[in-house]
Amino acid sequence: MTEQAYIGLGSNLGHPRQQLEQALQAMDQLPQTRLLKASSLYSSAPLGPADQPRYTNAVALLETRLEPLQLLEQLQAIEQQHGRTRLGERWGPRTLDLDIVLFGNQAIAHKDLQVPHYHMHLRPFVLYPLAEVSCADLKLPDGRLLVDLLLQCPQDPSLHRLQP
Ligand code: ROI
Repeated sequence: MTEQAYIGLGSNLGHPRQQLEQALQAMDQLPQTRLLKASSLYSSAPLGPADQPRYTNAVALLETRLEPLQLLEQLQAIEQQHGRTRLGERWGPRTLDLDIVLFGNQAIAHKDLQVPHYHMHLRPFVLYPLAEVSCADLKLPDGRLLVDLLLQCPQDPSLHRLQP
């Protein structure tokens, strides 16, 4: 079955913009998968420990015939190929982070994969680019509407769209 999956991209080490652009191309080349849309790139202050660089974030819309765990494995391979380094601590800086935010209308509770992404409703750097590449009436598997999440999520004055 073909599904539409929304992927959150983030980076704050190395050359974030370049890494995000390469990751978009790499996702378009995955087996049984193509990139349908990519949001603008956004810059945001780090959520979590503040002693790390600002993040560059985006959201991509993929069409895929892969199963969710297969897609996860492929995304982790892209993270590795792009030299993902993670400096120890939880919520620390990273060269490339690819998260499955939504996968069709599926709710997935697997030890390695939770979909919808469990913190998406608290993360303006996910919700705003997601709104750019989805329909105004996008609904989560539990019925919540993206527009309501946007209205309710904490404001982030640091978030801004980067020039193309
Ligand atoms: N903060 C921002 N602004 N963007 C991210 O992508 C991001 N990713 C993370 C943590 C460390 C939670 N903070 C982030 O994983």
